[in-house]
Amino acid sequence: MDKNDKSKPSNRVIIVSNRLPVSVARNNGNLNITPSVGGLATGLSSFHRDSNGLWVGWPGVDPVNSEEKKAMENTLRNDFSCLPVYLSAYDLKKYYYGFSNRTLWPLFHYFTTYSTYEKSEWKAYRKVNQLFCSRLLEVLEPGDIVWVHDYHLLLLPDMLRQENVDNAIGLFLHIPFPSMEIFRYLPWREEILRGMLGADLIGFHTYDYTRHFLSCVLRILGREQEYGQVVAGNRLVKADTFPMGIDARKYSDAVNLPSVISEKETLRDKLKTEKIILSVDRLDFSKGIPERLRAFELFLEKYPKWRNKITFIMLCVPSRTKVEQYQLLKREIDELVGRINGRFARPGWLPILYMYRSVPFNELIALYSEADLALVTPLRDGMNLVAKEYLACHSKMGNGALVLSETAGAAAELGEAIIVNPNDMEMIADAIAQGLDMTLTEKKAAISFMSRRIEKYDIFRWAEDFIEHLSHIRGLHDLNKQRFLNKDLQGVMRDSYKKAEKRLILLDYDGTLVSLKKKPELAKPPAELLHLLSNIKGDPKNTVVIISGRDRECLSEWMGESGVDLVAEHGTWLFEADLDKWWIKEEGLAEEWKKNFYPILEMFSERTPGSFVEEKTYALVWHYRKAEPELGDHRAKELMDALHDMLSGTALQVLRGSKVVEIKPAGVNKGKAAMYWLGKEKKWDFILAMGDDWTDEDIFAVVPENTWSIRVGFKPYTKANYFMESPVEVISLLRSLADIKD
Ligand code: ADQ
Repeated sequence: MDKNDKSKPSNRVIIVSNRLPVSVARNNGNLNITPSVGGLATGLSSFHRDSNGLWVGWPGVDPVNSEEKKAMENTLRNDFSCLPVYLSAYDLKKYYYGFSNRTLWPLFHYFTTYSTYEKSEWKAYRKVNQLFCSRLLEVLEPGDIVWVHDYHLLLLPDMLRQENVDNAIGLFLHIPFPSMEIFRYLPWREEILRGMLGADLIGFHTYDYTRHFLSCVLRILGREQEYGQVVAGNRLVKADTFPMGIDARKYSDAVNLPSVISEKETLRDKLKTEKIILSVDRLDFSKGIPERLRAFELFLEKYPKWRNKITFIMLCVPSRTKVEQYQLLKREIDELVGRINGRFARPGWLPILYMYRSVPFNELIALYSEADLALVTPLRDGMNLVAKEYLACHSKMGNGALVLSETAGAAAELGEAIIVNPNDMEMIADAIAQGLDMTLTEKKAAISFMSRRIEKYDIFRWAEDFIEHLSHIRGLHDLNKQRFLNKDLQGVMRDSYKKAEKRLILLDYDGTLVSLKKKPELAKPPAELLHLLSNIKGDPKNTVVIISGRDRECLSEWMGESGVDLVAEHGTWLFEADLDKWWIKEEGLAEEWKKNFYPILEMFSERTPGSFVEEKTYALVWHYRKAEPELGDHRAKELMDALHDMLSGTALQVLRGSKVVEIKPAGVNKGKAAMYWLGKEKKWDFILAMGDDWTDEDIFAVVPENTWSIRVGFKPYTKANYFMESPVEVISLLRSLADIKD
């Protein structure tokens, strides 16, 4: 791509993560920069390379002077396509060790008692997210796809939107998203959710995390989801599940590398035991290391036949060593290993071989492939790639067993493993024995199934899948954007209004002319609105109808003096100002049916705190706007199901609307009422129809195609031709029409 041609969209993928995928070290005054070989870096390498992409993040060191800074930036940019964000020692302490790792990490892993809530750390978190935002603004070009990673940068997506960035933004969370009961502890929960909703696509490892996130968005921000999609302003945000994979090929092929074979021989020579049990983790409290050690101790007690015959190799890579919690954990593990080894060791046999360090790739592969059983028992883990790496190393021979914690994200995919509760010592001890006793045929069957999946949905497919979904969502967004009634389109509308001799204006009330209120009685029209409506109605070329779900009394009292025509109860009652009386369009409406259904709705109200039944002349409505949202939705489904059978064969219909379930005679709706006014003239030469909810869709469905039909508030699935953002915009549009005089 010609980089100077700004008119062409770039389609670069710009990856943003806390750390850059490089290690920077100083060697005799020179900078030595080497690429990291982590899963993420590998998975994204093709986008990074093929799209001429960029990776934005902290390099891990601060340059000592401007010369070093320049040299570092040049090398990072030219050799690694990386753009550094520098963090001061203070920022690092407060944002990284502080808010990221003492607040979000423990909370999201359900360690609520470890979470601290420090305002200064929150401020630093915001500031560093802002630093990332500013850095991105320096380089972003139209068409760039931004992919933000992990819990360190949850505010970044919305910060970019606040800067009017219109690029596609994806966010992937590598750790669990906790349930609402846990997430709500966070004092800054709303800001975090809003920050995340700046993205177009938010990815999680498992369906549970996705579900938790959507539930928090509903219960904390009050925003409902449909098929995992949430409306945020004029954008559609999708939350979905993308279980991260590994470079499976690399692991399965590595088993036969000469350097790995020689490592394996050395290992077997040294250990001399029959079987090897292996665990590999970062030393973190979420990984359940002390619990695992206790379970191993119980295993040795319960299954003495395995003493002298097995070695448990426990490989821990040092992590966040500056955080006190991690130092305490390290001490606890050291003591436990000492105690268990002291208790069971015999001359020539040590039960636990504890290695507290990072090991090179060939050594890791040798350990994986020589291990007869992998013990992966985190208390919580977003995914856990170790389990997948172990399986990939055994995919060819099938001679391995995996004990896997049910609270690791990987368990959602690896159901053929021996699944355990990581807090149940007895269960883990038995699982170890079960895994060691498995026959080769049993092992092969389980491994072949799991490794097939790991090979298919590998890290490359994962990354590709995410970007494909992001592009798709973005495509929908671009289509919808063209439907917003912008200033130009409003100009076209005004021209057509000016030329027209017979104009019909159909307006919903709540949510269209006034914003929705918690209590319906609070949505009274202000005097200016009444004045505006009577002004428009005063033009003899205009017919104005308010089509509402409210009852007659309310509409007469509130809107009567404006002189407009009215429709109450979603089309049951009609009022023409000229006739000055309410009348019913549908003949033969009966009321007797209500006494059969009222008790059922009443029963649902009793069982659902905050809900109530409203009786209209020809309808019964169960309202649950103030009920706890998830319970309300659940009960609404139950009620719909219950009513469905009872209503078959009657002339009634049940409709589920915005926080209401309504039973009313079939054939009465806003669309039918609109048709009455549509039929009054042979040819209306200007029709405007505006509404904000599902009941207004009946109007959009019956108006002629060239109608200025407008859904207020963005909703992806509507029959209206256009969108407007809010009642404020609607009023300003109506004002501009009222100003047009002959
Ligand atoms: P982590 O918590 O780091 O990742 P994990 O997924 O297991 O956890 O990845 C650890 C990686 O480090 C593996 O690739 C492993 O091989 C390597 N490793 C561990 N110990 C090592 C050692 N001693 N020597 C060498 N290498 C070692 C976070 C989330 C996870 C999620 C990943 C990816 O916490 O839940 O799976 O991101 O999204």
